This record gives sequence, structure tokens and C-alpha cells, in this order.
Amino acid sequence: HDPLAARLAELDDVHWTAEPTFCSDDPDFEAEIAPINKPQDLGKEVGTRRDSLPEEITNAITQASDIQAGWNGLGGEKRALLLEAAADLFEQNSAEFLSLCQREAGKTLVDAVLELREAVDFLRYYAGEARRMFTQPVMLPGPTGEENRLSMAGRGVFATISPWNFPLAIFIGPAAAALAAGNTVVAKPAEQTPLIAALAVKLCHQAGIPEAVFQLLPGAGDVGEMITSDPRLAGVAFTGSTDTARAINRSLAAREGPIATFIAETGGQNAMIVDSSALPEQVTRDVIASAFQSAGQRCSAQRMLYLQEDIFDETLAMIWGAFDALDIGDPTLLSTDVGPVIDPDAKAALERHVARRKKAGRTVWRRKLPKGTGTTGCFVAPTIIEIDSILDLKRENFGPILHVARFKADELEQVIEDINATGFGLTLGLHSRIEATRRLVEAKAKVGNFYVNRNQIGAVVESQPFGGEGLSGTGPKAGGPHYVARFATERVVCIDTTAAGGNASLLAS
Ligand code: UN1
Repeated sequence: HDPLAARLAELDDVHWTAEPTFCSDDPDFEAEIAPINKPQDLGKEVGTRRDSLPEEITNAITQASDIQAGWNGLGGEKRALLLEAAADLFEQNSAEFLSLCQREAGKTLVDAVLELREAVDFLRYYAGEARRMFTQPVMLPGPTGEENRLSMAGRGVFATISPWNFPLAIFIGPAAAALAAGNTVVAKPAEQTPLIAALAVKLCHQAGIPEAVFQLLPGAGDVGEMITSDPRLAGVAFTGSTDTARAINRSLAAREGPIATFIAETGGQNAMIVDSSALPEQVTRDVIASAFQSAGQRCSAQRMLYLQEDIFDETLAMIWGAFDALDIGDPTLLSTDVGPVIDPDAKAALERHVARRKKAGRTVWRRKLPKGTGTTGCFVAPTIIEIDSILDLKRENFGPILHVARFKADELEQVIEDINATGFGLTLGLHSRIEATRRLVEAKAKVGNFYVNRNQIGAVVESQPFGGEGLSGTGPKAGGPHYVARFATERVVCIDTTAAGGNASLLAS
């Protein structure tokens, strides 16, 4: 009985009905089958997840280790072709992906389309990076009679641990980067969204990426812990909460074996600053998109709006107008702007936050949820809360909640300092038509992605590489020119090519 082969065979059975998937015929496995709690899917189960067993994890890493040299030896061009073949298959299977994004993750159709596009962009971009970095060595300068050559290769086995909020794009992005560099990959998708990951892996195998090279290990945090404690891992690429990133880092540090590479993209406490020179219609459009698209469940999403005092009332009034017009409800309807949040725990945490602010006497504007949403899913009413400063926020509120505060013209530098003092450094928005203000904010703000006179979400692969600093992650930026290099090891070969040097002894041996 080969558990890996068994799991891969199960993947062939993944289908998109309310029937359980990931079930094995082996009766011993039944106990492992836990329903995915998906109340937002109109109360229906999308499937079931069977968590990876300890021996399956060990086995998967053994197989990934054994095949890694072969995968690396294929070279950048062949790996690029395989990743591009996977991108083609993703596009050909768009209907399944869009349906799963909606049914498994509760995404709106618009978000599902954007997500699939980002996944395909990642595959194609990192394929290009495989060609750029892993086909020819770089010849380095040196004196005559010396050859200096820099080449890059995969480090070994990489684990990727990915979030539910981008169950396809951020599942496949880091994995594709690791594969492009010549690593093999064991991938643990978020416990809430294993089915979409299973389809992604299956299509990669269909594209010709060997099964042992890219393996799926579904499960919750305990599976993640088992994976990251394996001393054979060369590195981990993680996207998720700052707390989990710290835990993984500790687990990697405690292991025997080589020092692991750790790449983390974590949370944010993202603000937008709007001064009195801004165009209110543009501000309104961009605030609504940044705070409420994807039900606020993006790490890039806007949590905080700083409005200059002289335009506070009129701009906020305009924002309320658009806020009131948001369509909340069934994510499968084309008209829906704001769908549900991911699960009951997420909803409860957001509701607690709103309740606490109300109790503290804060002004809270809330949309009423339409009829039916209370019983069919984890809907959270879009909310705007007035506070004094971003420093009043103790944690990331991962949902459709925007906070707003006012500032005076001479307080701009203080506002930037407060934003920096959160320790997070992911996205920052600015609406201003004053060049000096833009320069000041750009120079002082410690953030990874700074958006001016536009919304602050939806970074595009290659055009806007994405990632933060401080509590927001380690960098490098996903979808940018330095990302794949972090998954690679570098080697410099230096040869004395003069007759009297090393070259002569090479010939003699
Ligand atoms: C995340 O939400 O985990 O720019 C990060 C954006 C996306 C954010 C992804 N790339 O909105």
C-alpha cells in the first residue's frame, strides 16, 4: 500500500458536487474525514478534507528529496515549459476554478476571475524567471587567466503553506516559484480550501510535472507543524498571519540540519491618507474598493482612512452613499459586491471588534444585512467606525470593516509616524494632488506597496510586485524580479585557466 499513490488516486476522484471528496474506500480512513464547515455555501458541504497522516508527510518529503536532483537537472527551459503547460490547463479549466472559488471560498464572481488570472500570471511569470536565471551561468569579471562563473540551482525540498483568502493564486504562486528554481514542493493549502488546491495540483501533474515533484498535503495547523519540523526541508514559503509566521520560524530554527530559507508574507494594518486637494469622487471609488471588495479579506485591504479635517464631512458623506449602495449577498450572483466571510470564527472575531467599539461609545455606521443572509452564510455587515488614531487598533480586522479618523494639515507627519508605529508595513494609499505631499509620504512611510490616487489592492504580477516589511513579512516581493532567486542556491566556480594553474592539474588528473 503506497499512501502517496493512494492520495494521488483520490485526487482523480475530486469532483464538484455536494458529495464528499478526499474520502478513501479504506474504512480506517473514515475516522479522519471531517466535513468542511461551509455555512456560506447555502448550508451545503462542498466536500470533505482528509488530513495527511504523519507517515504520508514523511513519505512525501522522502520522495520529493529523492527526485529533486533530477528536477533540478532538467534545467530552466524545460521547467518553464512545464509551468506554461500548467498555465494553459488552468485557463482551459476556468469554469471549475471559478465555481470552486465561489463555493469553497465564498468569493464573488469578479474576485474569482481576478484570482484565476493572477494564478495564471504567476505560472507564466515564474516560467520566464526559470528561463532567465536557470539556463545560462552568469560569467563574472576577473583577471585574465581566471574564469568566474555564477550559477543558480534549487535548494532542495520546499514546503509552501498558503492561505484561504487566495486559495488558488497564493497556493500556486509560491509553489511555482519554488519549482521554477529547481526545488521540489510539498504544499499544504489552507484547511478551509483544500479542494481548489487539489484541482491545481492535479492539473500541474497533467501538464507533465512529475507527481513526486509537486505534492499536496492537506490538513490543518498540526499537519503544517509536522511538515515544518522535518529537518530535510530546505525552506518554507508561508502566507498567513504574523503569529503563525513566528511559530513556523521557531520550528525551523529548532530543527537539526541545514539552516532553512524562510519567506513570509503576513498581515497588514493598511491606511489611506486623503488630503484636502484630493478629488472626492475618486476617493470614494477607491475607498470602497480597497476596504470592501473581497469582503475586506485581503492582506492588502484598507483598514484605516485618514481624512483631512476640512473635507472630512463632505467626503465621508459621499463614501456613505457608495457604501449604502453595496450589494451584499450570494457570491454566485453577478450583481454581488460583498459576499460572506470565510467561516464562523472569522465572523465572530469581526463582530466582537464592532461590539467593543460600540461599547467604547464610538460612532459606528453599519449596513443592514439583506434577508436570508443570516441563515445561509457567515455574512458580516459592512461597517465604518470612527476612531482617533490607527494606534487604537490592536490587531488586523480581516473583513469588511473600515476605520476613519480626521487629521489637521500640520499633523501629516504625525499620521505617517503613527502608521509606521503599528509595525506593519504592507500597503499605504494616498490621495493628494500635491507633489510635495506625495514625496514626503513616499520618503517617510515604511511600507512595501504605496498607491497614489488609486485603490490599494489588486497588485498585478510583474507590474506591481507585492509584499511588505516589518510585521508584514520578510520580502522579497511576490511577482517581482527578486522573488525566485530567494528559492535558489548560488554557486561560484572559479578556475585558473592558465597553463601553470588549476587547469593544468585538471588535465593531468
Ligand atoms: C493577501 O491578501 O494575502 O494586492 C495578499 C492584492 C493581493 C493581496 C494578496 N495581491 O490585493
